[in-house]
Amino acid sequence: MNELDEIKKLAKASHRIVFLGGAGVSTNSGIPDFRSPKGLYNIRNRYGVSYETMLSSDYFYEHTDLFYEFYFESMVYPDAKPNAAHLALANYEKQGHRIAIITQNIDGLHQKAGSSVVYELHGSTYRYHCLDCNEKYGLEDIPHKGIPFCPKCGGLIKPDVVLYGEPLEEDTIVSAMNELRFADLLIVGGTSLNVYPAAGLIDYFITGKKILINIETTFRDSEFDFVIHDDIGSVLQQILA
Ligand code: CNA
Repeated sequence: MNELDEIKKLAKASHRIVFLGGAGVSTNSGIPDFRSPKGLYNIRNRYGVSYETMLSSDYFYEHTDLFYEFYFESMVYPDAKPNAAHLALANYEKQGHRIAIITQNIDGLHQKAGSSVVYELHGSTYRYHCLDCNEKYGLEDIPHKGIPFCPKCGGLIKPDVVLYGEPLEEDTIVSAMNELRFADLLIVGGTSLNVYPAAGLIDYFITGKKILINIETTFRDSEFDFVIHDDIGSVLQQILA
């Protein structure tokens, strides 16, 4: 039996699968990741500071205008469509399998594909709130140019996206840890496993096999039972067929 058939069999026999993914899951939808050769971090930016700085909480408050200019230019993709990876996961759930998605992505594509159990560790570009009155807004409610202010009270609106320097939302991280604790198969994919605490969540998975699907090697490859260096969409389509 080849490796992919073996994984396919494992998935079929599992009762609680967790998929932990990152930006590589959405590159085939036209959204660049951060750290691969074509990723955003390897493209020179015109703001004179690193992308990490631009995506920090300090930068948001100190240079709100530039933050939003960059954010709408490079982080928000309202027209992106789910690709083979999102669809394979959603279709597997539709077939009656329990599959929870823990994602570092902020693009909403797992929900667009139809997955119903999705934990967004770093929030979503589809949700916003007023920093003064806490009124909630959707992406469609705010202008995509300039700084958005609250129509109710005039306060500054902030994306519900976890910026560098901010903690992850506690409810989401606790639920994600519990999903991992009780799962019997873990599939990790499209992530360089560089960003913590998201990458550290793998350690909460206790019982069962761990599979890694990523085009490039990661520094945690040796911790996995199966490692496939290939496109996440085509691999998930094969193992969750
Ligand atoms: P990363 O550090 O950019 O790593 C992405 C990894 O995916 C790299 O190792 C790539 O080799 C790999 N990869 C790229 N395309 C594919 C593919 N088609 N098949 C298999 N592997 C592929 O991104 P991480 O997710 O690890 O880092 C976490 C950051 C990135 C989070 O804070 C995210 O919010 C953030 N991010 C999100 C998006 C999005 O929402 N789509 C886009 C860019 C960055």
